[in-house]
Amino acid sequence: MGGRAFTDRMGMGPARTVQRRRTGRLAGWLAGAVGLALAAGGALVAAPPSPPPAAASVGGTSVTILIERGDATQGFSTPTVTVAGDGTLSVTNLDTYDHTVTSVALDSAGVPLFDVKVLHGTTMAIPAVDGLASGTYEFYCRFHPNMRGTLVVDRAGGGTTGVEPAYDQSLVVPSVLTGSHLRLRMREAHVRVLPTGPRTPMWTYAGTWPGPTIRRPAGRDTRVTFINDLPRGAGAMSVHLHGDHHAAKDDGQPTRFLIQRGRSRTYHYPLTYGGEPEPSSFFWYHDHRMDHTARNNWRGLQGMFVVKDADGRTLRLPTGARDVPLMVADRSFNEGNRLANPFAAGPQMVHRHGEMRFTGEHAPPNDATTGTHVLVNGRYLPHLDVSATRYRLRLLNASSASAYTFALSDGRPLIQIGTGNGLLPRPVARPELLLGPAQRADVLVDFHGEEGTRVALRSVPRTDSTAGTGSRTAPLMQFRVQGAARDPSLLPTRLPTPELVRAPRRVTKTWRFDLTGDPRTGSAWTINGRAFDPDRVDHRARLGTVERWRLRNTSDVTHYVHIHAEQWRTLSRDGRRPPPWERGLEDTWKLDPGEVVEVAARFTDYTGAFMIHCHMLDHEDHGMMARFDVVP
Ligand SMILES: [Cu+2]
Repeated sequence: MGGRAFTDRMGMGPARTVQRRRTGRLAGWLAGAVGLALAAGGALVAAPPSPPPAAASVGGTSVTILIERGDATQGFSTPTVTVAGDGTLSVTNLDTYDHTVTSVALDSAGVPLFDVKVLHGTTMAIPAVDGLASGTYEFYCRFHPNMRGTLVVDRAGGGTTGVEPAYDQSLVVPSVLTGSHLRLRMREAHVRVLPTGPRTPMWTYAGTWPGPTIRRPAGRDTRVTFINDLPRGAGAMSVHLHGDHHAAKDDGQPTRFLIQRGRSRTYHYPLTYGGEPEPSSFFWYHDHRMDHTARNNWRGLQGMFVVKDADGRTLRLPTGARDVPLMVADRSFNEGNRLANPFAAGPQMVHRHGEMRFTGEHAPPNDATTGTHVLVNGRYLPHLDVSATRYRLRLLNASSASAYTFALSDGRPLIQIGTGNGLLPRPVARPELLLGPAQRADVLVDFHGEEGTRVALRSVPRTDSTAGTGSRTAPLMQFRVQGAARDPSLLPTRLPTPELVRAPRRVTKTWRFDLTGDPRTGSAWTINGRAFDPDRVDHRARLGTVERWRLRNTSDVTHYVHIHAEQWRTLSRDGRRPPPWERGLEDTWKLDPGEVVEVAARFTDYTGAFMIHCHMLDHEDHGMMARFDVVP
């Protein structure tokens, strides 16, 4: 765990010894100072008043969770806090990033027991702690979920505790469209998201969130007409079919070929690659309008797209109702179940030396849009009745910023057979499976012999690395295993992997992802030091050639980088052969701080402008996108 003292996922009791960490840092001093001030008031003091070094555990009747500079990657300076009697709890944030202190446990309405956003350089009280019963409560930061801690409440009398989710809504599987020319009207609709109360007004593709799932055979010409009937103020839209290979004019360009309000546009998807049918894939379609992609996706402009080839039949993978696409995305809500509007606070765009920069509270790096509720196919904590057979789950993370590490509650692995862009060379057992924004995985789960059991799918903290931004701790949904049924499906041991290109030795192009500037004077997420400019060509690739690209993250948060136009082979991750689940085709890669990933593709079929960008949508909107042109 990279030297971190905090290693226990399930929480630590008050009697447990906590290792000291970061000796001599401010944590110990401040905890001591807080203790001293309280001692003067006659209160119980658990933290030693002096001298430093730091104790990671603090307690008393007026307790401070301390966040210091660097904690976004190192974790809370005080990972264990104890509140005794009628004590109070607050958070002091001395970091340059905004953070939250969010309870993992949910109340009976499914809302975190406490969830406090604390801007950098401020202190916030956590009044909800007053009502908590004695016990141990895990907490984390929604923006940087690798920051985790434990709150121990030690008092007489009753109070609120966490409630296991009831999963009482049914999972909704979006309606399926299969035609060769489809029409989808973008319009406002009132969508059932939360189990009780009013429906939520959203911007939708054809009235639902997610929009209809499009299923098309590989190699069959497909046209989709999108009509923009969204409310005034929504502006022009642009639809990107994420992962697919198609012409530049059909790519959902951020500033060109837009769909103005009251107008329509038809996108052409041949579903071919170099004249051959595309591999079986799990794509998704979503808005890609410059500066507004995060807002338009948050409001609901998202849907799934499955490209089928003959693999499914020859491999005897689960089909029909046993092939379930699952789109996972987080949202927050206001009164009346209305979506919160994180975009009302800006940021403001300014220009510095001809490049865009952002100022204000929501400027980079404090622009991560996360939600308190993690939804599956647009419903909160749903369940799915399944037969005691094998299922194929297609997992999509459609969140703006949150990553999820998928795990089943009974500890059995997910059997991953594919990425979003086709099958892997062989199945990989994944006890935990991390997906950042826009990443997908194709997995098998077998419920044979488990009649009557209930298995939860949830997101757990990352254990693969502590260097990155981490994944949410959250329940997602529940499978309720009903009776046995005939199951013609098989568990494949070999898979027909799409052909992988031979890459040149030399790196053709390096793309470096970083943060530039300061939110007070203007900041931006940048690629090679520059913020996005749709009129600037940052690289030219020649049609028909194979290029090797190096992706390098020099910032101190994780990015998930997406490349348009082609389907890419992952050559290496940090100089080593990529892990087994990255040996198929990909379009979006995790880049933890300091990580270097090399990828290769042949530029095939289409010339014109395409994008490379971070798929954390606030990062994309705030500069972290570049244009490359494929030229004849
Ligand atoms: Cu990013």
